[in-house]
Amino acid sequence: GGPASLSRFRGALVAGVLGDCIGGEFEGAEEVPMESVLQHLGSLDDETKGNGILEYSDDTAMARCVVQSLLTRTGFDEHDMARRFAKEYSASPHRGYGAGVIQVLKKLSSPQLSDVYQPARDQFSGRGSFGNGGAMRAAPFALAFPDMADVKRFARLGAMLTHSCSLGYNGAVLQALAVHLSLQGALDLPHQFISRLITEMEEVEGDEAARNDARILKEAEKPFCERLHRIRDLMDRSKVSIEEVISELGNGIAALHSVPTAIFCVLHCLQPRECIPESYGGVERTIAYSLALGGDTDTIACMAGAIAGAHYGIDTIPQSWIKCCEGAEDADQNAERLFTLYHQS
Ligand code: 8NA
Ligand code: MG
Ligand code: MG
Repeated sequence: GGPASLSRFRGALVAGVLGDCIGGEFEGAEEVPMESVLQHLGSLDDETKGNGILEYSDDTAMARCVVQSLLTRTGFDEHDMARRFAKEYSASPHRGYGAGVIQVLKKLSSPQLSDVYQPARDQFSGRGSFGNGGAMRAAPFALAFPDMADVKRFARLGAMLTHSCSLGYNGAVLQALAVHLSLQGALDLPHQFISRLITEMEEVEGDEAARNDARILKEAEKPFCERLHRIRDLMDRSKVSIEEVISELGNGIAALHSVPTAIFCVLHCLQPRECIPESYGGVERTIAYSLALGGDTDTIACMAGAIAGAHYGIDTIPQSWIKCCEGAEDADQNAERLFTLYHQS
């Protein structure tokens, strides 16, 4: 479909869920041979196996809260969103939440709380979390607001409810920007896509708080920009090994070590790759490749899935995958509602 078509909205929200559900199998694994990935993916098509449904984790649980909040409030309402995160956590605490964020989610359920951003600020001795938990739920912001300034602003605020370190919330801004651009068809010109992300992140990372956090954590002056430059270098190379991707970009639970990685997965899989079956469409290829990196596979595949889904659209995603992932059909319906909200504003 054309820019911001319904198919792209559906693709983005559904493929994010698939990445999370399918990627859960390998979460935390140090090495994941592509053979194991393809075997896992193959079993999804095999109806005779009658394998149960793959459950979603914290990534989708929190993204669903973001979606529901944006839809019911027809925009961003930090109190409503915080309440939904807290309620969701207390209803299903065993979805694989990060060890730190659980403290925030417990505090957010207190009716006495007046500043909903305070519990996140108290994390890690006041430094705030730099985990990828803000970024993993950032895609819906790009599907609710057509204006890029709104996408940046609300993705940041939405992430700050749990992640007050700039290396956490700026990861969410980058992920939302990537989905925003992909939705417009910007991945048709991959080099321009990465240049636009760099231009935007130059501004985002130019502020005082970001520079300060980067200094304290001994990162580059503009850490996400630096990673985006690394992505550009990797894109220009004819062959890149999994090991190099991991050492250059990472596969961990920090936003800095996973959001750029997810973006690279999408770019790398824009064309067929020899290690991945030719029969695979773009979304399948992107998810397969993300899983083969190991580490925080559910979250990297979730983020890469959302960006890729916004590019390829829903029609490239196998029905068999949708059927075996918890929450995928809900996501499809919610994508339609977000599409309406986006085109209303
Ligand atoms: P979080 O805010 O608890 O952060 C995750 C972890 O990152 C923390 O538990 C800390 O170990 C570390 N961390 C973050 N900020 C700091 C800091 N300022 N100083 C020192 N350490 C810090 O949770 P989140 O919502 O960001 O979740 C991140 C990921 O963890 C998600 O992908 C989620 O699925 C989860 N998770 C990952 C794995 C895995 O094996 N990769 C396993 C279970 C859960
Ligand atoms: Mg998870
Ligand atoms: Mg994870």
